[in-house]
Order: sequence, then structure tokens, then C-alpha cells
Amino acid sequence: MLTKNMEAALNQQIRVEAESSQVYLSMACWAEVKGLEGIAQFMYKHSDEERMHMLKLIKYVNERGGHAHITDLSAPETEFGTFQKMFQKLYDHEIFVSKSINELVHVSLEEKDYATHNFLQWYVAEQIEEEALARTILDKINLIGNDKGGLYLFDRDVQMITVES
Ligand code: OFO
Repeated sequence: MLTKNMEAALNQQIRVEAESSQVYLSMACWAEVKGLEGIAQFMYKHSDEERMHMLKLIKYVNERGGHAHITDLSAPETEFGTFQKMFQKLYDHEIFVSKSINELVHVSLEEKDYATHNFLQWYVAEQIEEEALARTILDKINLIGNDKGGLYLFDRDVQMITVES
């Protein structure tokens, strides 16, 4: 059985994951209308992964005697300037999510909820992968610089990159 504090903190994370999904969906749309098909596919997939992160939390909360709340969400940005800036935003967003997961782990220890602590380790590992992936992509983008041929290859290859989840 979840404590009220734990339930509230998990519900907050459900919202964070839902908003993450919307952020990447918005990035997918931006890339798609710019003709960056590979980047768009990458972002659509990433958006689906965030929805899966959200659903995993929802199921957990409901199974442990809590009630997962589906709330309204903040609207994501719709313009991202350049694809370089967009991937920087993705990286910054994942850092924000990692902090949020760390806070959640902290609450689970305060509440002495070791089942939830154990459950959250999946998210801790996932964030290590997501941050590493975002950094790898930023490194590739730096290598390309303003080279058009490089962008063409990046757009073609980035859709093959996924986080195992
Ligand atoms: Fe991108 O890992 Fe969930 O939010």
C-alpha cells in the first residue's frame, strides 16, 4: 500500500512522463514539416517510449492501492529554431527528468517504501541510457557543423537509434 506522500510523488512523475511524450511529439511535428523525416521518426518513437514510461507508473500506482490521476498537461513549445537547438532541448529535458526521478527515489527512502524504491531502479537505469544517448547525438551534431551532406546522413541514420526499454 502506498503512503499518501508516495502516491502524490508518483502521480507527479506520471505527469512528467506524459508531458515528455508531448514535448517529443511536438518535436516530431516540427521536424516532419521541415522535411527532416528521419529526425521526425526518431521523435515519434521517443514520444511513444515516454508514454510507455507513463503507463508503467500508472499500472504500478493502481496495483499498489493508489489511484493514478490523469491530469491536464502544459502545452509544449511548437517552434525549435534549428535541429541542433532541438536536440539540445531534448538533452536538457532528459536532465530535468533524471532530477525528477532522483527526487522520487528520495521520497521512497523517506517513506521507507522499499518496493517502490526497487520499482524505481528501472527508471534510474533508463535515465542513464537516455542521457548517454542524447549526449552521443549532440556529439554527432557537433561533428556535422554546417555540412549539408552531414545533415542528410544524420537525418537518415538517427531513426535507427533507439533506447532499449
Ligand atoms: Fe525520457 O525518460 Fe521518461 O521521461
